Amino acid sequence: MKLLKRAAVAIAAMCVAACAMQEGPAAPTEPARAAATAEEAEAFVAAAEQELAALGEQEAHTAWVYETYINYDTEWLVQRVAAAGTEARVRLAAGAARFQDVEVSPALRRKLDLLRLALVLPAPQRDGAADELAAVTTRLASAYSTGRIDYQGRQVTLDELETLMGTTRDPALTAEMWTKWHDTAAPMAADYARMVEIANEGARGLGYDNVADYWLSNYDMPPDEMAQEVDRLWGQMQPFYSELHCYVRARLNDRYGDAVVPLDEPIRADLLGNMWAQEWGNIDDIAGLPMRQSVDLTQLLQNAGYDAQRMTETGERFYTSLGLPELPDSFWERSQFVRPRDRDVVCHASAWNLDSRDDVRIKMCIQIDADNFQTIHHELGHNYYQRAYNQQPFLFQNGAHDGFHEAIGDFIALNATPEYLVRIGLLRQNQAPSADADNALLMRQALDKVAFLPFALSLDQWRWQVFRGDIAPENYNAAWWELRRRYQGIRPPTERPAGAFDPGAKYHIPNSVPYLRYFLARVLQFQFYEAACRQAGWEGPLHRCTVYGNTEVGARFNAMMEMGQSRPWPDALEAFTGTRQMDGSSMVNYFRPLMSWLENENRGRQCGWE
Ligand code: X8Z
Ligand code: ZN
Repeated sequence: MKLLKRAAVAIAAMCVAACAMQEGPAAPTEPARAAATAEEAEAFVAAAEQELAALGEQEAHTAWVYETYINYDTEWLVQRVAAAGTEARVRLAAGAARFQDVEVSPALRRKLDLLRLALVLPAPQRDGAADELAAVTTRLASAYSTGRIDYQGRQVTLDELETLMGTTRDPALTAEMWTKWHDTAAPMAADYARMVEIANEGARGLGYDNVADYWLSNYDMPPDEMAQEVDRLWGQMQPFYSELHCYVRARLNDRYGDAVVPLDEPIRADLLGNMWAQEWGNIDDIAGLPMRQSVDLTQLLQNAGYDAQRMTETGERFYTSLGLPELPDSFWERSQFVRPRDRDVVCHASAWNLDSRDDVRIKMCIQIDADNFQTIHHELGHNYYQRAYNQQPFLFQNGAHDGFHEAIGDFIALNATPEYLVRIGLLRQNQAPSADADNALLMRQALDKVAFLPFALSLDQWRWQVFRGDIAPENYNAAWWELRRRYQGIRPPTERPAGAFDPGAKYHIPNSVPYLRYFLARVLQFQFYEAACRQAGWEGPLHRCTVYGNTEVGARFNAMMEMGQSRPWPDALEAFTGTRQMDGSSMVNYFRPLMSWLENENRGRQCGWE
């Protein structure tokens, strides 16, 4: 997650609630309000920007302290700040609605629209609602980040479990870890249901049918059109996913046999090298092509003695090679790079800008492996975007849409080709895979990038249906698995007990971070990458291109980032790629050689699941 203005974050995910009545109907003793004017709108927005900037800074510092030291007192603080933040944002959102019919400049209209959308979970404007919502969301957030399981005679935290899920190849043990972690979320169910009720009431108060519509209104088009866009993009990649699923299931079957991996059923979720089966690159040793053709980045980093600082410096060097500025000293002094030994923290990686200027930081619990190498580039992408748009007016200091924010660092990480790894000395020239290893490299990427798409989709499909009332609390878990099965073709390793709340075992659910952004980012990062490589004049296979060191591409990329959210997102996309549409074709192009190979390999196999 990246911390931004919006509910800022901070708590962004966490809390948010509101109640203030400042903008309610005029009291009977007040004179009737005159029609609003453009000048009033201008003054209203200027005051709102000032208020939100101050509020955001207060929230961000409070949230930082909470997330890097979870205890009774920091929960107390963050909950109150969250409630106040939600109240203020709901008041401003309702206030902005007053200028709906006033003729104003396009920039002012955009700011008024953004003010209406400035929350993640709105609260209704009645006494106590914001406080209750903040209490519930803080409890959910803390429950997730302080979760531990008993495993092999000791207490194990999630960050360690993630490493174990990536490397353990005994299905009894992966099932045990998986089940115990998912069981930790069961107590969240009641709070989650209450949160949905309150936030939906808040959304209705702002003129939206429910929170799903509120979230989907964030894309410069009507929410139902956006939902169709998502279906269209998934349709472009879905055939590839089917081939990948078929092939991976067959390889897992070779390894574990029919009893563990039946060839006509969804795949067991604990066998894919990731706690949520969201990215499968960690089982490259089972599902990939022969390892000697591929690159084992985890091994390279560990052999070279990388630590958390060196991993981060390596990430920064990519950005500076494009002509972007070095990170400020305060970044190095104030970030959290590793899990502190003696206290609970939110380990899920995030990037912050605490003062809307230069106080950027990351908060991670870095392990030395390929996943974290990717994540560091991802988080620094947020920081570089935040810095690039920090000259914009406050309400435009955000991503063109949230998928852009998530795509920046991932785009950079796509440039970490073998050739790049040679250039930075991680890989020896004679170890670099030759052209006949292309499919092995593409497979490693597909296991992460393509496998993720239906995961991301099923996660927010579930949430949209929950917010729309199509899934009742008693069906939360069954519906979750129904969607995971349908989109991803996976199933839980063990029968889930009544009372299980498996969605709560994934960070973005208890923390209410919308997930569509990551789906969109998967598509966008390949569009950025293809455009960057075209600008660089690259003529070889797309996945071998790196724009490392190319300051011209860097300048054009920065120009898009500097726009922030000042224009509708198609303008930003066009500025860098020349196109105004999100389009899966770049991703399809990237993986095309592998797609043909997979179709051939799968010939004669029975693919799919019932
Ligand atoms: O949550 C994140 C980032 C922070 S915005 C670490 N990601 C998603 C996840 O972990 O589920 C990045 C990829 C998807
Ligand atoms: Zn992110």
